[in-house]
Amino acid sequence: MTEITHPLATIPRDELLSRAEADPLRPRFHFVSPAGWLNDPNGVSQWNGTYHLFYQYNPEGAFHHRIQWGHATSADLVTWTDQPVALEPSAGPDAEGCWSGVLVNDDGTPTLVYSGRFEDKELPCVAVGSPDLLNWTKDPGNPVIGAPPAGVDITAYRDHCVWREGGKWRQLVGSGIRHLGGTAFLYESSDLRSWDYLGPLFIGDASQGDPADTDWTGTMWECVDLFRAGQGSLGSAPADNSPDVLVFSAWDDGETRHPLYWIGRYAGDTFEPEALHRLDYGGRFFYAPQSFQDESGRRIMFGWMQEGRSDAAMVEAGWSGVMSLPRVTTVAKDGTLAFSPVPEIAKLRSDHVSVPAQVLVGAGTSVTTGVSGNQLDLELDVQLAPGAEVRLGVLVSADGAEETVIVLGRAADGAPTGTLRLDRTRSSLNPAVDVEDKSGPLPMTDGRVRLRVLVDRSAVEIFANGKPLTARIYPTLGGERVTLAATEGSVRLLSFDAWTMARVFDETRSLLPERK
Ligand code: DQQ
Repeated sequence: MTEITHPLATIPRDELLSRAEADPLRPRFHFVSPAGWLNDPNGVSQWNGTYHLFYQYNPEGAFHHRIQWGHATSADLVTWTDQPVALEPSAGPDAEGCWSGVLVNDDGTPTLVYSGRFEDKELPCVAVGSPDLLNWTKDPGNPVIGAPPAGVDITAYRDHCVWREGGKWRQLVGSGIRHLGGTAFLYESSDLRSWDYLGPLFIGDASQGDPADTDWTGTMWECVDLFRAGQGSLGSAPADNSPDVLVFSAWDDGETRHPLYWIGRYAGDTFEPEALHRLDYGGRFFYAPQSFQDESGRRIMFGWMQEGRSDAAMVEAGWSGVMSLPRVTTVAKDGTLAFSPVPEIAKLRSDHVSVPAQVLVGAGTSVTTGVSGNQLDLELDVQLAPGAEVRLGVLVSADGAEETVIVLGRAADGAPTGTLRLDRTRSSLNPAVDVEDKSGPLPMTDGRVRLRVLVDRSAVEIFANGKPLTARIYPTLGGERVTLAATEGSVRLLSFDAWTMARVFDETRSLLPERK
């Protein structure tokens, strides 16, 4: 057994796996680390047909420390094979952690660009992979950028977005300029090793809005991700209205706030913003997203579903952190992003239940759904009259003491934007877990809402007309009932289909997986 090195490493390593596996709150069809700690998705990609998911990993226990790059592969984005740890800290510029980064194809050579942490600071590092992406060699010239831009008072500096443009590499490093706001510094290189600083791509304004706002842009931007959504590639003249998108996770003095994105145009060395949007109404529960274009041309995004329970509870559970299901990212008619889980996950479905179409009129009208379970995929098509509200309860306990409720509302004046809300006030009898309300605007035409809800024990992902709301919940009573009720006005239930979702890991996993 490896020596215990951290004060929070109170659970012996050989007990972590069994603790994690025994936890009824641990998701079964989302990717989770074998045990210990998981945070950001890294190096998300498809390489010669195989999907790769790397992630921030601490196999020592369920706390963020001495972070390594865990690795898993998949043929279908649904089931995953654990692979050996790709990067782990070693003497030198990443001695304190291999923090977030990306995978690029350097003329056939898989190459990672990541943040090496040393003496409480991060700097850009590079590693090259074997053709199967299982063995990684760090560049002897690390760090490849020796310091943040000179003369700028920064709040932090880390995380990478790297792409090929005009025969050169370009890179963004997330940062923040003190007393101004978050930013991304732009660099250029011909070999991924020697970088010229070009300037800030764009600087946010942290004095705009209230720091408590769900779209406050923060004092630092973590995990910046710039891409052309729709047709074309970054830097090319747009053939249509395909926007450029700058995704970032707003951070403030150690606090992981929420993911946001700017729609705009990247041209030359700058980004011209048009509009700012919330990326997920669950805020911090879908943090540090990273996306890639797969071989079929789809833009696919993963995010880290962090925990809403205490540090001590995570350590005791032996595991922490859930990877979201991969999401197909497209541009909606109104120019904002729309998301849906990759269609491949439908292969996990079984035991289909269909609830008859019907009209629910008046406060308190409820439907007997006949649906139950804690690993579920629910698809509803509803139409709300002006002023109507409908509540879908999941993980409802037999006595009704615990329930997690997805609420859809339409304004009384029939406005084209209603509300999506997740009411977690009665999700758990445990007073120590996060139960804050999450909500956001829900675009709808004629009150019509296509709702998809994926329930995986403590993980919930909701998609309503393409708007995502992701959260974690910690029920204590093992409730599995699904309820549906109109609480205001008239609601037409046009369809309601439900499936049980299979688990994706059958075998016992290993904390430090070996090559398969
Ligand atoms: N997590 C990583 C950082 C990143 C942050 C460290 C976001 O690289 O900024 O594990 O969650």
